[in-house]
Amino acid sequence: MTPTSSSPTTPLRVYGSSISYFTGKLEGYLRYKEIPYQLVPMTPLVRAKVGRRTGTPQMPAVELADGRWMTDTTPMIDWFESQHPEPAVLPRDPLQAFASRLVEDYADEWLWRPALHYRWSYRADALLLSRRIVDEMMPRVPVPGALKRFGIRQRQLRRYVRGDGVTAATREAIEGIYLRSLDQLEAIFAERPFLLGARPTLADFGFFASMFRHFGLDPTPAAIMLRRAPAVFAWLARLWNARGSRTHGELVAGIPPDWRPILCEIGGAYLPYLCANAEAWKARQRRFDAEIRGVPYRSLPTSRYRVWCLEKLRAHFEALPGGAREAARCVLEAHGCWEPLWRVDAPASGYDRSGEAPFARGLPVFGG
Ligand SMILES: N[C@@H](CCC(=O)N[C@@H](CS)C(=O)NCC(=O)O)C(=O)O
Repeated sequence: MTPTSSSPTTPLRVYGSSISYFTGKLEGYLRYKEIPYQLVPMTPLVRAKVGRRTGTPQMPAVELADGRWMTDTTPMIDWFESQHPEPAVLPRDPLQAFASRLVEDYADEWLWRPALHYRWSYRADALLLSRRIVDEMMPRVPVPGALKRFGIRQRQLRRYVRGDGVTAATREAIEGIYLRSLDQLEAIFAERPFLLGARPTLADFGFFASMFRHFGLDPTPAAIMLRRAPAVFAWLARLWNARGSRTHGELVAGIPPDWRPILCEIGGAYLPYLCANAEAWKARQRRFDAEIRGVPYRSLPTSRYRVWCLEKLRAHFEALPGGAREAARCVLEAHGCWEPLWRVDAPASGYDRSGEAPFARGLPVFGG
């Protein structure tokens, strides 16, 4: 059975979209693990059902054959790993596993803003992608197509561009995040097929979300990728085509030196952002300002979900066995990650205290 077949025996339903960031991440993972699934487009009716079943109308959501529902790709991948342990996408080496979780979280959350900015700020991209969204997810909504597409563009601009700190003062820095990511990944793929070696690991799937479904697909960032980082473009196809049963090979030992620029980005920008967000959450502010590497972000939406991200990163560090913990501390210190990982005193999101995710009621990235 092909992964996207619609056979009634398909055990797994993935509710999402063929242009969605996090749906692409999960699809890449399921294909690699050779877990068959059926992709069900998020029409308004499906979206309402997903909201009722998972608590959050976000994509992807997964319905299991036994009727249970899951949301949020990070805990979902953890759960799938517990059910389908081989080939493991989390490296066995605890230091590499921790670094992979850190990079996955960074790629998931910090590349979101540039991805959404390129899609909705550039006219050609916005026109094309609003058409794809409407055709896939709203074909039967009884409103003229042009109006639906206009409505989508306005919504996305309001929420994810203007509403997420993209301004004349931040735009260049936000595009710089994408351009540097290309350079960082290009250097890695000059050495080996995937981020840590001859097969994909969690860090690959983290970067895959933005790179596959936004930067490699939308006209403006895709043209940049083709010119500036063709090895990243090749990696997208390689990962989409990877299968656990045939994509074999070793991982490198330890944290490779070409991961350093990514870790510095995490220490210099992403973790300080998570700290500012966590302080805003504690102060019950709905929006906050933050200066990240001299860039003045204004009126960012406070994200309870990302407070939970910070808590989880800390918990993963604390769960490391003694030797790996020391090694991880050295790596974090060397890249400016240690201090911001612990800067905020008790960042309590209050989310999923009993550890039920991905079966817990979902928490959207914004709001919730
Ligand atoms: N942390 C979640 C994030 C999922 C997410 O934010 N999905 C986006 C689309 S890629 C979404 O559904 N956004 C809601 C909306 O725009 O209404 C995950 O990893 O699955």
